[in-house]
Amino acid sequence: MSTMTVRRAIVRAIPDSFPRAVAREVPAEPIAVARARRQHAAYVEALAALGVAVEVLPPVDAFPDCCFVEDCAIVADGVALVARPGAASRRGEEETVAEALAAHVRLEFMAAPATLDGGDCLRVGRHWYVGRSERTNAAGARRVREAFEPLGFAVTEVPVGRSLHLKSVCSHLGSGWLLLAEGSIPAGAFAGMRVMPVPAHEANAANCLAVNGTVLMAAGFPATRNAIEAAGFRVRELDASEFRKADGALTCLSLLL
Ligand code: CIR
Repeated sequence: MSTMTVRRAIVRAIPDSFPRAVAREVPAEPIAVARARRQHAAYVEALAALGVAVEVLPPVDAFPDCCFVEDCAIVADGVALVARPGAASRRGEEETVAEALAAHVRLEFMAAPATLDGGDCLRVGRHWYVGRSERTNAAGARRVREAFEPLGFAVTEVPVGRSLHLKSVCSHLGSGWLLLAEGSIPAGAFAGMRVMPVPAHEANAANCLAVNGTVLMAAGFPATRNAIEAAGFRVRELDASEFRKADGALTCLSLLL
């Protein structure tokens, strides 16, 4: 259950409209676009430093959330299942992401009434855990089965309760380690995994991006950082404050191939 080598990532630059991104709560401070762009540039640089070739798509101002490319597709074994995003304001973001993916992988699609956000899909080896959320419905989860079970993947649906996405509350670090926010999803949903609890006061640290032996994590969560390092992982912190204001985190910003 170690993570695979990531050679390529697709990301999308921050649009001027980013402050109008969907958010469950109005942030105390509005999103600062210039700071978001600096944080995004640091993210791209961190991926590149880990040996990843990063393709940066141009922003699309009509889609304030368009930097969160993770939600537009899920990719494994040379196949991308292009999502139909659960938030109506985000529908259409996936089209240009699909065009970029088409250069590298075979595409599968889904149609109404299916909805799926990639943030609900956690890959652990040859297993997809698919969060059932306000964004991902039964028909969307069924498309994950139809696309990936023939390739030998197991698919397990996991109710995410009040969380935005499955990966808002958990991440696979590699070697079977699952980082999981306490009080979110019962650990029993992930049979056979080694669960590393994220304390409630650091719940925003539960979304980490494990890439080529390093765990990229949001800065400012020392208890979680210590736990990840104690399990033997190398950690690099990135400032993710502006993405958090729009309910985004580190995995949301890339599609890994
Ligand atoms: C949304 O509500 O769709 C965006 N503001 C945040 C999406 C975050 N994406 C993710 O967690 N995969």
